[in-house]
Parts: sequence; structure tokens; C-alpha cells
Amino acid sequence: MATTSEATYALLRAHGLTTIFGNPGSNELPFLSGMPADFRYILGLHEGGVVSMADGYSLVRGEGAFINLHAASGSGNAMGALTNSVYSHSPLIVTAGQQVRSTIGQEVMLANVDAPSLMRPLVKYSAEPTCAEDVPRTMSQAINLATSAPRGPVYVSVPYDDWAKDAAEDSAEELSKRVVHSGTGLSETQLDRLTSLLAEAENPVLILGPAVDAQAGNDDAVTLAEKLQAPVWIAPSPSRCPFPTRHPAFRGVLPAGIADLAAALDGHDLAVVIGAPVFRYHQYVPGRYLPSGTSLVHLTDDPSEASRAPVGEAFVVPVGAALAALAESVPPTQREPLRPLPDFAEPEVHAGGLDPAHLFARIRTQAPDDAIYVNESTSTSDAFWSQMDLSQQGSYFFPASGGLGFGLPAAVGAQLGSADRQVIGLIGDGSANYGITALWTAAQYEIPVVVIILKNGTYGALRGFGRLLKTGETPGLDVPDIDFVHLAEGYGVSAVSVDNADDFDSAFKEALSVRKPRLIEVTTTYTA
Ligand code: TZD
Ligand code: CA
Repeated sequence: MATTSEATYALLRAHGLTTIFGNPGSNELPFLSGMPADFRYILGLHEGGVVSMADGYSLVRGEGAFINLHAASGSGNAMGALTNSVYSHSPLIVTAGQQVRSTIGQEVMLANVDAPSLMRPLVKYSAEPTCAEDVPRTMSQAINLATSAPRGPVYVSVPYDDWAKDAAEDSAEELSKRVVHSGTGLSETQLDRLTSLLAEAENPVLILGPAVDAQAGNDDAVTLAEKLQAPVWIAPSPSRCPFPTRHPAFRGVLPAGIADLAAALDGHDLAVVIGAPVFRYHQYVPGRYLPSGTSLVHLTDDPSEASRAPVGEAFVVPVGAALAALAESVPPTQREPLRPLPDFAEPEVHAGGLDPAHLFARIRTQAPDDAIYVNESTSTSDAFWSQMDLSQQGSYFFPASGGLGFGLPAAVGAQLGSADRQVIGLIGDGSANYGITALWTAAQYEIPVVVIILKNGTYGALRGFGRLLKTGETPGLDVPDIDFVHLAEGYGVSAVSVDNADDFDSAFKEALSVRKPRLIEVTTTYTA
């Protein structure tokens, strides 16, 4: 296991940043004491001069330059000089030593109080790693951002007790391999290289994110998957659906834990992530980010996504256009065609409420093929993806940061904005309360959205987390005795409550035909 110091020096070396411009103090000594022999330290006697020297060095070489300053006072002295570097777009990686983590709050001598805020008006990115093991990744993010268009200075403050601690398991090796390419699109050379990588991979896998759907790339994704006969996953914690869910290549949504995701990619020599962060994990399941033998290529529009990822070679490009270009240029494989997906699993039938998978199966059979689903039912995701047949662009939306209260209002807004497609809100009985007032708007403006409330009486997702975290029974997990029929009627929306498939079928049929807002409260089962 590498220390954060060893991993950081390896990273700096990989970026060619082996010259450190600096003026030191006590907080910086633990970092400087680890400086390897192939690095050189250029001492300046005032921080303004240190920055301008590094800037001159960077300007003539057209490359980044690394600076190490002393705490807030050294950083403050550097700020005047740094204003020049901002406007010359000089990719300066400015770092400063910070007091020991546990003492910053006491404002001991030379603590840099709220270090990221000090520099924030001047730099593209300003951070203090949230913990020691994240120092190398934070440094990688800073370097990648400084050198990505538009280039400019960045700032990282590192508590000095971090340097002797262990870095994250694979960070020394993976971060040093990372390259972030930024441009206005894939160059011809880059396209050729990616095409060969995909064509020559033995067992490639595609991982698609929300930007594919947002940029109307779903058909191109299908073409690419078919040319490669490669499986397709949706990147974890998806807010949109970028691929038809009944296509033979579709494998579902990748698990949102580090080790679980890596296990799902086992056996693939190449993973290509398009239009998603790498990755938006949720539950903390530590482990290596990728199986050994898997390399990762990342296409994204978002320079922050590209720079902050812990693994992979990234290309910051318009992903819709890049995907179209790849779909065109990749030659069809000789691999066997993928087999059609098995039939939908027969849902379980229980007394006392509908199994969520059963409910989704009923919705699938009756809803129009081009229906738009706005989903904010959190414990039922697996059931949803296993039972739905989403084939069209723009068919699925989920709160992109996990902040509840989006679903119900967004369903109303989506129906207002998309008169020719039926919008169906799938809203948990917990989530509904954060956005219930949107029913009033739907009623007043006669917006014909269909809202289905999945009523299991509990915050099911939190119960799931409770099992993962072994927190046992905690307060605040249940939401019994909410009458959504009366709530809806109070806001002027007709509503009905059902607890079995037959009653749901007739309520849903009626709701789809009336062209008025409707709410169906469905008693659903929650199984741990
Ligand atoms: N508050 C806000 C604004 N966003 C959140 N994400 C939460 C609280 C925490 N939270 C979750 O992340 S999931 C969840 C809560 C409260 C339970 C939602 O319950 P539900 O769905 O009834 O909508 P399930 O299927 O029973 O989980
Ligand atoms: Ca619930």
C-alpha cells in the first residue's frame, strides 16, 4: 500500500510535474521530506515571485507547473501574482500545507481556516481533500482540471498529517495512468484510436449514462452495441434511460457499490463509459475500482466528471456526436450475436397488496409504448428495470442527485411539456410528500398526468440501507396512515385506492382514457 505522499509524487511524475516551485513553512515539511531524487525544488523568497516564476516556466513550456506554498499566509501572498495567471490561463497547480486535520477547527497557529474559500474567487477549483486517503485523487482532479480547457490555476490545501497515511488501495497505480483529453470533439486520430481499441478488444462492455439520452444518442448506442455484439449496462444511479431495456445487449443498471460494480465488469478487457460520471456510487462497498485486466475509457461533456474520476482515460467531448462517430466507424464484429433476453419473470402474487414487480408488469402491459415515466420510488428500482420495456428516447427520469421532491412536480411539468406522450409518475408514499402540492397545479391547469403512488407505508430504501449499515431499527423509518386519495381530492385531482391487480388494471385504464390528472394509490408490499 502506498502512502498519500508516495502516490502523489507518482502522480506528479506521471504528469511531468517534477519541478516544485515553493516557499516552505512548518506545514509543508512532511510533504517535502518525501521528495524523490528525480524531483527538483526551486526556492523563491516571496510567494508572489514563486507564482510568477512558475507562471513563466509554464508559459514557455505550454504545460502545467506545480507550486507549494505555506498555509494561508503564503497563499495570501501569492494571490496578487495569481491574478495574472488567471488571465493568462496558466495551468498552475497551487498547493499549500495545512495544519494537522484534527486541530484546524481550533484555529491553531498556521491553520488555514476554510482554505478552499480563501482562493476560490481566483481559481477553477479549490479544495481540501475530505480525508487523507483521498489526497492523491483530489490532486489528480486538480491537475486534470488545471490542464483542461479553459486552462487555469487550481488550489489544493493538504493537512500535513495526511502525507504519512495510506492512500486509497489502487490510487497510486490507477491515478498515474489517467489521461484527460479535452477538445471540441474527437479528433480523427482519437476516433481512429478508440475505434481500434473497441474493434480489437476481446470482450468490450458499454456503460451508458444520462447524457446519451439527453443528446438523443440512444439509436447510435444500439448501432454501436450491435456492431460490437457487446453487453450494455446503464451507469449506476441513473437519472435517464439511454438504451432500450429489451434489447438483447441490455444488462440492466450497474450496482452502485465500488466492489459490486467491479465484480459486474469482471472478464471485460475494455469498459467504455459514455455520458456518465465514473461512477456515481451510492452505497459504500469498498474495493478496487476495476477488476484487474479491465481498462476504462470515458467519454463525457463534463470536464469535472472527467477530472474527478479515480480511474480511466477520459475524453471531454460532446458525447452525442462522439457516440455517433464511433457507431459509424467501428466495424461489425465476428462475435456471435447476443441472444434475446429471457421473457419477463412471472411476478409474485401476494395477499394484502401488489408486489412492485407485479405492479410494473401491469403498467407495462397497459401503458402506451412511448409513455414517459418519472420515477421517485426508491426501493423498487430493481423491480422497475426488470419489468419495464422502455424503447424510446426520453422515456425515464429520476431525481439526478437523489433529492426527493422532484418526481411528482417533474411529472406534472413533463406532461405539460409533452402533450403527445402520456406521462406516468411512479411515486413512493414517502417521496410523494415532498412534492404533493404539484397536484394542485395539475388540477388547475388540467394537466393530464397519471400519478401512481406506491404505498408500502415505509421509507423502504432507508430500511435497505439500515440492513447494509447494520444500524438495526432506527426512528423515523415508517410513514403509516397517509390517505393519498383524500389529499389528491383536496387539491382537486380525482383519485382511487387499490390493493390488487384487477382493481389496478381498471383504475389505470380509466386514468389513461380521461385526459385529466388522476392519482392511483396502490398498496404495495415491502419485502426486506
Ligand atoms: N429528503 C430528501 C429531500 N431527499 C432524500 N433523498 C431523503 C430525504 C432521504 N431518502 C432517501 O434517499 S430514500 C427515502 C428517503 C426519505 C425514502 C423514500 O421512500 P418512498 O420509497 O416511500 O418514496 P421506497 O420505495 O419506500 O423507498
Ligand atoms: Ca415507501
